[in-house]
Amino acid sequence: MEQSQSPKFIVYRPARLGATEMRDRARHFFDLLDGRRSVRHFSNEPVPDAVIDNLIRAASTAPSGAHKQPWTFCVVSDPALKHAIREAAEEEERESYNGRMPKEWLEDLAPLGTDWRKEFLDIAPCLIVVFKRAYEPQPDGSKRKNYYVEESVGIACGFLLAAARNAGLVTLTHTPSPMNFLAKLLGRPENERAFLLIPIGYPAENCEVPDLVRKPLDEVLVRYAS
Ligand code: IYR
Repeated sequence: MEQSQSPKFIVYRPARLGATEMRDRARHFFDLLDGRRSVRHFSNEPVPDAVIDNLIRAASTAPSGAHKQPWTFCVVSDPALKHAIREAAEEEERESYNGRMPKEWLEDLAPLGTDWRKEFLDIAPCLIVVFKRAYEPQPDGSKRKNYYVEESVGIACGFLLAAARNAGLVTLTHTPSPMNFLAKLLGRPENERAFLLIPIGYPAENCEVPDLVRKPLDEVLVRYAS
C-alpha cells in the first residue's frame, strides 16, 4: 500500500467585515447575480483572452472532491471550430426537438422560445466547453478516480457564470444532448466527458430574454431557528 501524505496546514485568516459592510456587500452581490440572464443573442465582438483567463482562474478556485479539481475548460474562438460545433449540436438538437424530447419537456421549454437552431454557436466570440474528468490516468497506465465530479464541476461552472457576470459579460448554459461530439471535435482524452457548453461574450444590440420571474425567498428558504 502507498504511504499517505501527512497533511500540511497553513494559517488562514480571511478579513472579517464590519456588520454594515457585510450586509451591504451581501446585498450588492445578490443584485449583481440577480441581473444575470441566460442570453441567446450575442454580438460577435471579441472578448480579451486575458479576461477569459481570469474567469477560468475564478472557476478553478471552486471546491472539489478531495481537491482533485476534476475539470478542463476548453476555450474555442476559432470560427471554423465554432462552426463545426454548431453543425454537430444542431444535428443532435434537431433530433431532440423533433421526437427525442417528450411533449411535457417541449411544453416546459415553450416560454423560453428555444428550438434546434443554435446560431449563437457561430456568433458568440468564444465558446467555453467544460469537461469533467471522470478519473486521472496514471503514468503506469492505471486510473485514479475523482470524487463528487458532478458536484465539483457544477460549482466551478457556477463560479464561472458569476465571474462572467461580474466582468460585464453574458453567458448561456447550453446542453446540446447527447454531448459526446464535443470530446471528439476537440480531441479530448478518454477520461474527459463534456459537461457544459458556455457561449460567452456581449449581448447583441437587439438582445431580448424571456420575461422570467424568480421564486421569492420564502419559497426557497426554510429557516430552523429557536
Ligand atoms: N438542450 C436543448 C433543450 C433545452 C433544455 C433545457 I432543460 C433548457 O432549459 C433549455 C433548452 C437546447 O439547448 O435547446
